[in-house]
Amino acid sequence: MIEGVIFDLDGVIVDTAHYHYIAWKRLASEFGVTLTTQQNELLKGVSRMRSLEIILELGKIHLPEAEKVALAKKKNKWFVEYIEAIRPEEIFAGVPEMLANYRSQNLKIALASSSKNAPRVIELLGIAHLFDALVDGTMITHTKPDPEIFLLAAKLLNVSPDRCLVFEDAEAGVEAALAAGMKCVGVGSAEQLGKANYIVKQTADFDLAILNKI
Ligand code: B16
Ligand code: MG
Repeated sequence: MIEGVIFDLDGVIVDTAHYHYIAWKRLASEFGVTLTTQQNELLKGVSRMRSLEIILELGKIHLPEAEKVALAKKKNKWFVEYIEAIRPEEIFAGVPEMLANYRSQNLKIALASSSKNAPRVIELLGIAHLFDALVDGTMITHTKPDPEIFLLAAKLLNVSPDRCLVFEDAEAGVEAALAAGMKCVGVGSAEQLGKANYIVKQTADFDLAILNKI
């Protein structure tokens, strides 16, 4: 019996994943790495620093810690500039209605985003009121695929993890949800998110009627 539904942000509620990609691609090009969309899949759901390390590994580049910190800061500055233009119209079709509908069915709703910028994105989108709990990258120690972020969301909702369903677009996020003992709907391709219990192309495609059958 599902009682709590936990949503990732980037790629599930809004396409901030695209802004992360163009900021990382811009940074990677500065040290001669061309970041492909396929390689970008590895960056989804993981922390800013882990994302940078993955890009450096792809380019076989070794840098001292201080330089890595400076590069991550630079990428974030660009990302923050890009997201300032985000407007509520960019929320994926049907998602606000879906959240309101779930709540009217007495389901508890949480956001669980690895992004430290999630509070600003939620503010720009004007959707904070649709959630019972908000968890972002500043509140966790271990990033996805570690289950910490989803376990914290369940705790804040006061729902047992095995009664939670997670919506995720990242492979690391699907792994984190399953490691938390939760059910997971993958938003995207079966090829990428095959481990999820159920796959939809878009978040709002999920039919509430099958909620307790997966
Ligand atoms: P920031 P999510 C994640 O958000 C992104 O998918 C991932 O690509 C990004 O590196 C991470 O947030 C950290 O973001 O640099 O803004 O703190 O998918 O968990 O909502
Ligand atoms: Mg995501």
